[in-house]
Amino acid sequence: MCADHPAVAAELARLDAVADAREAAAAEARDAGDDAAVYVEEVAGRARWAADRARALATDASARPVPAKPIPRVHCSRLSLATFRREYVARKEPVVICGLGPHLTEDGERGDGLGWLTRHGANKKVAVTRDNAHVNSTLACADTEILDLGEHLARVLPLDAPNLPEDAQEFGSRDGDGTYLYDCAMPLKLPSLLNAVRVPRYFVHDFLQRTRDVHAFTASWPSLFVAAPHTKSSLHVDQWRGNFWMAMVRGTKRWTLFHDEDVPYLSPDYGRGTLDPAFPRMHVMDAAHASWRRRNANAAAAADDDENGKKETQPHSAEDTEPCDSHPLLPYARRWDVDLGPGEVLFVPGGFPHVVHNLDVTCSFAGNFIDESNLDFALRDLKLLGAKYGTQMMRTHDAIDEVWFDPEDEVWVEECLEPRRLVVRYEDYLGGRAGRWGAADWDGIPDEEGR
Ligand SMILES: O=C(O)CCC(=O)C(=O)O
Repeated sequence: MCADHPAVAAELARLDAVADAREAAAAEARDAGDDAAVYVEEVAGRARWAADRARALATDASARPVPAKPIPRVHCSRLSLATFRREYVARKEPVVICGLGPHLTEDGERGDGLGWLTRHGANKKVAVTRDNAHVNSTLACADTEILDLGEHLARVLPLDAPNLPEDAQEFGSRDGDGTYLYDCAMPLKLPSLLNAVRVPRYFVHDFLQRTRDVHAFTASWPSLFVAAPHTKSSLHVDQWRGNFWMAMVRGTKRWTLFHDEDVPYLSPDYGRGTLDPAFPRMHVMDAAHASWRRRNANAAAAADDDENGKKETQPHSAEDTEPCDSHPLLPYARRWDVDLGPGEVLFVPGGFPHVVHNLDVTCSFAGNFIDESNLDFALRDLKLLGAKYGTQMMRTHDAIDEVWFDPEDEVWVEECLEPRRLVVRYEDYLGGRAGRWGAADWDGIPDEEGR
């Protein structure tokens, strides 16, 4: 690409300046004998890696923008637990698992009516974000309000009738617009809901559930999300490279994922001094590129007209030669886009930056997990977090580190199973019980219990 283009040169200079500043902070922390120096040094290392990788791209004459890919959909009845773990988790390949919809809640086919949520959770207090505040990479107390989950539902559900486009005049002025119950830990905050949801069996081998000691993340997942239309998350990377899954119960979320190695192309900002960087807002970056492409297409059409009406025979691939003047490296990042609909379950590989736009009222539950694919990364980051934040975080590291996750002990279920046998009760996910089940050990939740 064009390293000397002003926008590219400016981005490389910004990344270098941030890396220089983080290295200065690391030297200071080392000199002061600060316990957190290892953490600060790691942040500096990541900031320098981003700057170096961006420069390598910018000076590579053969680099070309990469088109966004769809995320493959696989029906659960054709995806064994072992194949999922080998072909998707181990290879860092995102996938949408279909066919589990009727089994995700105690309400079966009617889960999207959210009766299960109202019956078991309506009178529970939750902290709801307002003003679409998750789009920012930081949150303040002022951005949240405490209310009953039932009140939140009563405010957001009517927003689908009709679901206004974001640019409609009334959008934003209705009660509930912009509100989001985000990542609310059910075991800690909404335990009464736990019997009503089912954990997809693809994730029950989670090492976080298989420790001797409890730790900071024993009771974090599944977590609940209930969103008003057009709320968005920030573009972010989950802590300690946690693998992530999300089960959609109602509505559609537009997901965008990027490859972890391409973080440097997303205008990352390590200036905040955390292991994972902040990023600009995704919709702002996308809008800049869309308008740049429109400008270029218009300019190209005008040039073609000038050439005595001669029509071009090759499509313009202007991004190859003339980078966008903001976030110029973005088109070079490997990207996946998918609209995740009701009943679908998404797997996001650890370390992949991701961002969400709720297209309508959505309800979903989700979790992070650790297994052989990300254990070493997670332990490394948890140890660094322990150095920075103290004993409680270090105990979490130690609780996971003391267990020898012997590959010989892992159960690999190679058989394809019926959908009903591919979800488990929370009580069987807790403590990793269901992770030890073989193909014949679980017949699914009996109908009288499930409906
Ligand atoms: O559904 C969302 O808004 C985003 C969820 C997410 O990215 C996360 O919990 O890490």
